[in-house]
Amino acid sequence: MFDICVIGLGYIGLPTASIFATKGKKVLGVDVIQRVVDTINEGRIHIEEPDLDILVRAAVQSGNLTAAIAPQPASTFIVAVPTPFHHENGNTLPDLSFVESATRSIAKVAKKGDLIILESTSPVGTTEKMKEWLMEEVSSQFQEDDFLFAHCPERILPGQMLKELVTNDRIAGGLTPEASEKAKELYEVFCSAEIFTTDARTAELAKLTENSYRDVNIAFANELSMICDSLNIDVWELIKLANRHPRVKILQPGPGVGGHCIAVDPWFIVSACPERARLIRTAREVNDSKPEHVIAQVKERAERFRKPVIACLGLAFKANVDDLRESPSLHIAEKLAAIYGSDLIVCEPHIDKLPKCLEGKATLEPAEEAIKRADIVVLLVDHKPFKKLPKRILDQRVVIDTRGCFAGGGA
Ligand code: SAJ
Repeated sequence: MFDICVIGLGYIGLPTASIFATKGKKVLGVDVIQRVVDTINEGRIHIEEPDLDILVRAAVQSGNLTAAIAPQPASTFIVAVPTPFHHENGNTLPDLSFVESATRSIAKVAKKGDLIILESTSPVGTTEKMKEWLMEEVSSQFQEDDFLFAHCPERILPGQMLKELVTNDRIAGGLTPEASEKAKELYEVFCSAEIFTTDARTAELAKLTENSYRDVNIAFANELSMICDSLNIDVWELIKLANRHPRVKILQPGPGVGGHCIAVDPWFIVSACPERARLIRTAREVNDSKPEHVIAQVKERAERFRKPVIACLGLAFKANVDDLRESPSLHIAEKLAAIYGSDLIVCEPHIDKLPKCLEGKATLEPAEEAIKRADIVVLLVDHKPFKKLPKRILDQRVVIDTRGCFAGGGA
């Protein structure tokens, strides 16, 4: 029997399963994709994250981590599957089908006393729903209180996951105090920070609140950048000056908000309380409108060229990662490619071939060469190598700097 069965071997499940295994727990990692299972059993990884390859290799070589396509008996189950949302008739609806099918798959091997933890970011009430789904499957053999349920959201930052997994404080929110305590004890195996116990619903809303807080604050910065564009004021200088106030700490504007978390989680609050969550909804709308604002700026500045050559610096969803999924920069590059055709050059130091959506529609080049050929340079991601570019190569170029990477750029 396994100590822990982790369901979903993505950005959260894989590091979590691996770190437990390196701490001596017998872990079964479960994923519905056979290729993922095979890759992990070979001690390799299917996702990018600094040093994750080393951790997974160590976990598999120790004999403590194996992967499989279906759950097997374990004392603890951790569910770390995607919780996307979709828009329907003006409403945003969370899709809990992966959590539901993971829960029903646990039912086949669950036994009295098992601890079942939801790590996936989820709308308030999802842990309670997990209990209902499980009981629907097993009510003929088990009682309601035979199992312990808790929500223990992750809060690790892509790019720094392995460090934050150990050093971030955590929340353990049980459906009962016993479940909270058991979950807390479990994470103490690798977490060196504080673990706070609460109820499941508070834990669910706490996770959503953290990402919504960030979204609202980024929206403030993005709104300011658009106001500054209208008033012809340098937003970077403005923010630097305002932040000298002891109680002001404005975040950085950008081309929009990307990734799988901050641009998604606020919708879970909005869909639960549409009448109340006015600020949270507006922030989402402001951030979602930013890519179109950047595209409009490029169009306006491109008018004076007959056949403008445009270089987009960066495609990733944020600086110093290679993750292009849900990236506003990629969205902007795609739209510009549709308008300006193959005269679009993209520069992304973390990839060696163009993503499918840009194949045949743009060229991938190193930044210095691209800038030399370009009339317009659009800085979309403040990757380290872009910050080191000699400023003089931008002379004679129209520069649209959405990240304030080059001094004096306008967002
Ligand atoms: N961004 C800005 N301006 C800023 C900060 C960020 O435009 O000042 C943009 C980024 O460029 C990116 C997006 O916001 O497009 C999100 O980036 P991020 O680094 O703020 O956050 P994520 O999505 O990589 O990770 C977030 C983190 N949550 C918080 O910081 C509250 C992380 O701790 C969570 O674990 C993660 O979401 C998650 O899994 O929920």
